[in-house]
Parts: sequence; C-alpha cells; structure tokens
Amino acid sequence: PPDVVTFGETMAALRAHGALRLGGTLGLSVAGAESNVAIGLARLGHRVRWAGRVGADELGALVLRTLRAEGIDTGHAVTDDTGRPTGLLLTEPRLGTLTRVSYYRAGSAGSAVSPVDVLAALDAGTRVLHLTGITPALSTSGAEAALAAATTARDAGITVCLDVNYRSRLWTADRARTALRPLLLYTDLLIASEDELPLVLEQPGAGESEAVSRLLAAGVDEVVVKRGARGATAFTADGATDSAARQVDAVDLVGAGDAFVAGYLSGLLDGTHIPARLHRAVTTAAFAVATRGDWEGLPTKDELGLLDQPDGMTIR
Ligand code: KDG
Repeated sequence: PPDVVTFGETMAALRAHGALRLGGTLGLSVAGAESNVAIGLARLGHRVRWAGRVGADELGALVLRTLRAEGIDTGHAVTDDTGRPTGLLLTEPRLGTLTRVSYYRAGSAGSAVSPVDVLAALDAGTRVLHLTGITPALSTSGAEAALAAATTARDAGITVCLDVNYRSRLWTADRARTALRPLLLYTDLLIASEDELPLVLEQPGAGESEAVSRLLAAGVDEVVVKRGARGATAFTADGATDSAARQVDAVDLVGAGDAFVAGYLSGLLDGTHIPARLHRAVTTAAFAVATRGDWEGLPTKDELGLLDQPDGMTIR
C-alpha cells in the first residue's frame, strides 16, 4: 500500500514571464496543491498515490505523465469520459514575488471528482490521507469526496491531514467554514496559515491561542500554523513548538505551503518528533520559494542538506 493517498484537482499551468495582457510566451507545466504535496513526498522517498480526475485530453495526459514521471502511483486516477476538460491555471509574475493567478476550471474534469473515485484508492495499510480545502470548494461532489475519504480513513486508522488552503477566488469565507467544519471532526493534523485559522472556527473572532485550544479540544491532535517568512508553530496537547523559517532569497512563493506540508508529512512518516518535522517543513518550503514553479524545485532526500552549504558554492 502507499504511505500517502491524496486527491484533488491538478490543472495544466500556463506560466507567463510578465503581464499576461501583453502576450508573449508561456511555459506549460502542471499545478495542483495536492499533487504538489505528492511530488514533494515522492522526491523524499515516500510511496504516494494521487487519485484525482483529469479530462480525456492532451492536458490530462500531461498531468498523469508528469505525476508518473515523479514516481507517483496514478493507477486510481480517473480519466473523465463525459467531455469535461482538464482545468487550466494561468500565472503572471506581476510585481517582485507577487504573482497573479487566473483559473479556468469551472466545469472541469478535476472538479467532478466523486466519492467513488477516491474511496477505491484508500487501501488498508495507507498511513496518511492528505486533503486540502480546495477540493470542497470545487463542487458538491468534491466536498462529498473529501468527507467520504476522511470518514473512511478515520475508520481505518489512517491519519487524516487537512491543509485549509483557502482560495478566495473559489468561495467565500462563510461557505468555506460551512464545508470545512464537518471535515475537522475527522482531522488528525490540521495545517493552516495564520489568516486561515478563523475559517475553521465556529466563532471566527477568537485569537490564535484560543482558536488552537478549541481545535485541540475538538479532537484535532496537531495544529500547525504557517507564518511565511516568520516560520511556523506546531501545537499539540503537550504545548507549542516554534520553528524559524530558513533564510533564502525568495523568487516565487507559489507552492511554498504545499512544500511545507510535504516536508512535515515526510518527517511524520519517518517517525521523527515535532521539532524535526518542522525543520524538514521549513527546509522544503525554502526550496520552493527559492526556485521558480510550484513544485519543480522541491528537493530529493539527498538534496535537503544543500541549504546548509555556503551561498555561491559550486558542487563538483
Ligand atoms: O498551492 C499552490 C496551488 O495553489 C496551485 O498549485 C494551484 O491547486 C491550486 C489552486 O487551486 O490554487
């Protein structure tokens, strides 16, 4: 069985070099929060299965080929035969590290992912199910798939990881809260950025420590709060553990959160304690921000130590 099962929408990513409205050349790649995590984990040596839906088109073939090339098991991925296309995402670096994203994903194959698609992928012996708050934002069937997977995983003793991953282009905070709150009942490990925490609270007004206490009291074992360049904190019943971020020159912030999750889950799968999980998470996140693309720059296990090398060094 795989160590980790994940699913969600992976799109074709068209990346501009400057403002989109000026035209010019675009680079073609793929992007999806869950598959970014899958790639990060596979590069670190873990067995990962991705079980989303793609269109029966060339871009769907690109998504599956890319994931397979990264060593991810796509045997349970579904190719939609009803004419829904693979979704598309366009990115433009607009100002420094500020990137603007446009989605072309309404009615996509990925958004039609359903409980039947994903339940088949959850083999006994799987250790972690990774979900993000993007999937429930896509469609009713996506929300049902996330909930069905979480309940089934909980029953099977599989650790459920949920990254809130709020996308304001896809839904409102109120809709997100309504859909994500039920998922929390089955979540063992919750990962959120500071500004996303209120989205998973019944009463959004609470401060961070209050919010975290409520989540832990509601049955979440571990709450990890990401603070970007200021690092991250992991909270459990035993207390809080802080980690600073690794200092790198940021060139592209997209994908940093997914890289962080991959590093954190990798540490968890390797049986390390919280400080080591956080250290690996801030390390993989630093690789993501210091390189272009959502996932292309993620490290293999052998490369994790590269950040400890002096700047400007040549490895011969
Ligand atoms: O986390 C990076 C993702 O945002 C990107 O890969 C695309 O999944 C994506 C989304 O829905 O924004």
